[in-house]
Amino acid sequence: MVEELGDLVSGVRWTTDTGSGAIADHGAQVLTWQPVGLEPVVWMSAHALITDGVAIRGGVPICFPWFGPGRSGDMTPAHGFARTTLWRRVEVMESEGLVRVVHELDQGLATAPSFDVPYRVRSTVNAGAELAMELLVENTGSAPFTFEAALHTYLAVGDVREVQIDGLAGASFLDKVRGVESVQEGSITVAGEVDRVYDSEGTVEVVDPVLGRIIRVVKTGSSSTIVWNPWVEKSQALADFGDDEWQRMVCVETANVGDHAVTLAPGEGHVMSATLAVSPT
Ligand code: TA6
Repeated sequence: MVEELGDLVSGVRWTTDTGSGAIADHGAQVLTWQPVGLEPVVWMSAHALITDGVAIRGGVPICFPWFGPGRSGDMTPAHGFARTTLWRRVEVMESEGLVRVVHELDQGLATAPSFDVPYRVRSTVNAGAELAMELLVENTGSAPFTFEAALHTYLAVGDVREVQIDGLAGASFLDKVRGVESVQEGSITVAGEVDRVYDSEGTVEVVDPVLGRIIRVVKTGSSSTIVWNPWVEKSQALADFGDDEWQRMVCVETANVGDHAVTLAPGEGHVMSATLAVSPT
């Protein structure tokens, strides 16, 4: 069954024999996804402000056309205008337990002084036993442009202090907490604030012994992986983040940021995708 979200923001929610979930038209943001028989995989803060025009704390925000403060370091709003804009919902389909929801954003819906160019972004989400998210960015103008993008995926875990994140060993990364460049040795464990931008095109596995599962983030068209947990102080500083919620989440974000920003010639398109799959440990 697929129905209108009908709560604080417009969108769709579904329940099928493969699971349940919801996507807001606001930001074309996946809000929740829970495969049948499992704990939710996509995390949402209990303190999230779910209303138009506001960044919603959780789910899978779409960061576009820049990430964070952008490559210049002074861009606002943080993570670009896409996640706080009402996208055009162009397709909703359900068939044999698979739900597909497609949204579009273009210059007519949202621009910024630094990004007032002819563009089109299409977000396609296919939800079934896995959650497949695809972002197609097209240059519909007559001049090249460069953008950053991220699927800022909030994953639900039993206790982030017990989690092991695999798949990034050997990858160089910017450690935004320590302000240094480094190379990942072995698995990532979280014992404090983690905010790292990795150069990586590979699959990441979040091994969660508390919930007894592995969440795989399999991606295409992405050269950046961001891993983030705010830990105690930053959570307390964020109004839409419960003081103890940091224990139950970790972000593994599929992106192209910084040196991996994408330049499109007129008529060119770029596809980035992330698929979440869950298996028992
Ligand atoms: O993805 C990690 C990050 O860039 C962190 O630096 C932190 O700012 C996080 O995003 C959340 O950003 P937001 O604007 O959603 O509060």
